[in-house]
Amino acid sequence: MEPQFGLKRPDQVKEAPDQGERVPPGQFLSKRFPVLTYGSRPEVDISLWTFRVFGVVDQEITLSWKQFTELDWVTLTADFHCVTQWSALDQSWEGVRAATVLDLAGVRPQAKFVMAHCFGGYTTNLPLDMVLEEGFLAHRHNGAELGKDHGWPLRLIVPSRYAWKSAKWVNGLELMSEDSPGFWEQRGYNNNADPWKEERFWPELTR
Ligand SMILES: Nc1nc2c(c(=O)[nH]1)N[C@H]1C(S)=C(S)[C@@H](COP(=O)(O)O)O[C@H]1N2
Ligand SMILES: [Mo]
Repeated sequence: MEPQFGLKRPDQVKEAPDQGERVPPGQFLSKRFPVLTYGSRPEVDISLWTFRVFGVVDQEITLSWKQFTELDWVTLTADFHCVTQWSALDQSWEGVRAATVLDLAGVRPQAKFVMAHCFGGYTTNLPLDMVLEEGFLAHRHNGAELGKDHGWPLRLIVPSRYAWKSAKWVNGLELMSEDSPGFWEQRGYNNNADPWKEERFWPELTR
């Protein structure tokens, strides 16, 4: 599949007055929460499920689902912005802060970037500071378990970036000293992915 260059802009942006300032440029509000997956959905067997933290860490760890459920679970409410131009406000997520699992492994000072790995092979890269600050590993969404198409049993949520950074079926975080592009970042999507700056694609592709 080709990256989606040359997105069409909706002619009319519909939004409630008080929500307008929360919808980034070029986005429209969606009442639904569509499924966006490249390729087919991986089948995840929770009895075999593991989550790895590896790379530039003091001690690599592998958590079972049971171990994961025993971590500190919290709730996050955040807006969600997909690069295909839909935004959904006030999504609530239940799970564990990424910082909690990174602390278990012990991040070494040389670590500056994170690669999220997923069942099915999808990857996405992020700066470590961003992951520590807002990265969230969600199992529940708006009061129910994640749907299978939305990343069950666990997905990453990075609210301040376009949603391709919110990796579904996540099964590991790799700490890296150098940045390295993930699946869409290798295929023309912007490395920084800030929706408020409309960082959709690599600058060279939009000139
Ligand atoms: N593993 C994986 N995660 C993924 C994707 C994917 O194809 N595979 N698509 C990304 C994209 S482009 C978006 S917009 C969001 C969509 O999440 P949703 O399907 O729950 O709406 O998931 C992101 N995470
Ligand atoms: Mo997306």
